[in-house]
Amino acid sequence: MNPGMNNADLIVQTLSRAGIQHGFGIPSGNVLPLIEAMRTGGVEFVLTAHEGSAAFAADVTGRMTGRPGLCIATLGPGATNLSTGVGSAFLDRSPMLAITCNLNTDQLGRRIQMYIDHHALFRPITKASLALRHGNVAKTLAEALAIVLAEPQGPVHLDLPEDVALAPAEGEVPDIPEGTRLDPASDVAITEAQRILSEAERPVAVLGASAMRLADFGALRHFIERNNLPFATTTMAKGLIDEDHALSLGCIERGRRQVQRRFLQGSDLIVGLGYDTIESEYEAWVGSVPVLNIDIERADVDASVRVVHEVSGDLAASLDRLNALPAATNAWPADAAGEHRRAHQESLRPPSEAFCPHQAIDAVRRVLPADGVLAFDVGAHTHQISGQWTAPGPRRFVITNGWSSMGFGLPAAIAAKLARPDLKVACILGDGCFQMTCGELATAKRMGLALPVVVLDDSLLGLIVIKQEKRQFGVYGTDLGGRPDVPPAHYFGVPAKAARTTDELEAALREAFEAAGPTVIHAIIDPAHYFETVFD
Ligand SMILES: Cc1ncc(C[n+]2csc(CCOP(=O)(O)OP(=O)(O)O)c2C)c(N)n1
Ligand SMILES: [Mg+2]
Repeated sequence: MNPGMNNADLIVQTLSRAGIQHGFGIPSGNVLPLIEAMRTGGVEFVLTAHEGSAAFAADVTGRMTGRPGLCIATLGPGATNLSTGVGSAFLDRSPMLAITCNLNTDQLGRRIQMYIDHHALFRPITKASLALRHGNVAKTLAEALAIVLAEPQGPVHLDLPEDVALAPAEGEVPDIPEGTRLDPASDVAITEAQRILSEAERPVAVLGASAMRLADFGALRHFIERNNLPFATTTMAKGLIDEDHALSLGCIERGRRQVQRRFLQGSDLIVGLGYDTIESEYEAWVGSVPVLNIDIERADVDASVRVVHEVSGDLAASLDRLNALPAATNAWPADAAGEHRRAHQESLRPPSEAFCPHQAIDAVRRVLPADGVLAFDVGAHTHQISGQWTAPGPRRFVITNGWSSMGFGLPAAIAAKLARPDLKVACILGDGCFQMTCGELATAKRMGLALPVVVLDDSLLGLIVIKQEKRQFGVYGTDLGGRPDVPPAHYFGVPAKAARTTDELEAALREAFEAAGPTVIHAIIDPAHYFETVFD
């Protein structure tokens, strides 16, 4: 170890050894020793406009790379801002290290400017909230990484007082843990699952968010194909098997959910594959169809759901062992899934004279290369995008659906582009989400990211207006204000333009992908069809 090294250097070397390349955040005086160690230690610090964005970006870095995402904030308000994105990683189960810096050890707990009990703040939204203190730094880092990477993954918070950061390194860079998997399910549970599947005549699989963390998606696909199982997915699981697949039914509980529910409720067995209830409870859509739940944990259901069997344990191990048993056959007519998928897709695109959301979303899909990444945000547009977008493969469709926080989309797109500079990345967000996070355009510009940011501009908190109208409340508190006829020429030096037709949007997107930095494209849309396609 370098004799001049301090604990901040030790932390950065450990993070680097764990495969972490970026850390997102906002510094303050107490954070500076860590920032300085990042500057000299090869983990790039990415300044964001808000700590919430920093944590969303870290969440997505974790998902895209499989290594922990890193975010950093100062004490008090820095920590509370950060907590929104940390909660996202907790519910969506992304690997993350969230570091708050703090006063000197002898000042902790006192009524001093910016004080808040960080551990009380982070404990409910992390797997652990740990204190880096004199003498425990290397050990605590190793412990944190082990917890983050153990299935189910998630965030760990670390608190770093300034004097601890500055003290001479107290320990060696620890070995990086591999990440532990869960115990495999029993043989009896596996055999019984395949028996139940082979007795079903019209089984349907529903892939969920736990499956996102499989190291090899081939076994998932093999299970679907060998058993000839029509499959749907939750929002976050879109693309784990490409959605052009002949057995693909599309996304559940999003745009035109009733069309999907009718099909699912016409099956005689729902096979949940890595189905994490955080996205949508079984009872919302399963009706009286029995459930075979194959996941890392037992299904969380209410009394109405008939769970006939559970396979609980490491998902990869379950799939491998199921795939070694004789395959099941069923009575689905050939192309039942394809026919349904086409009908569902058509129902999401009602005819419209005006430039409407489904046309704008299709335009982005056409211009973004097949293997490009879409990151987007939370609103009516989420339902429409999740319904109609064809996700071509894993880690190409980036959204939060557990935490479902507005403000996710733009930092998610930035993180995706930093993690995969070889791929084209596009961002779509509602105008409400844009108002919440547009400061991150400056982040994308500073990082030189060619990133089209398409704002679906309906001048409304569209999703909430739909809910107001469906409940016959007045439309109140949800109007974002009149749109200017012409958007401003730029935001923080990031060029902006308007698109009022599909052709204008496609042309603007093509140009944006070739630019040296981000471009804002306001797609001026008429949201009328949301009333039909979203929350039908
Ligand atoms: C942090 C946060 N605040 C509030 C909400 C509730 N919410 C969900 S969608 C939405 C409206 C989003 O508006 P916009 O970005 O314009 O998208 P649109 O619905 O118009 O497509 C709101 C307020 C939320 N999910 N997250
Ligand atoms: Mg809107």
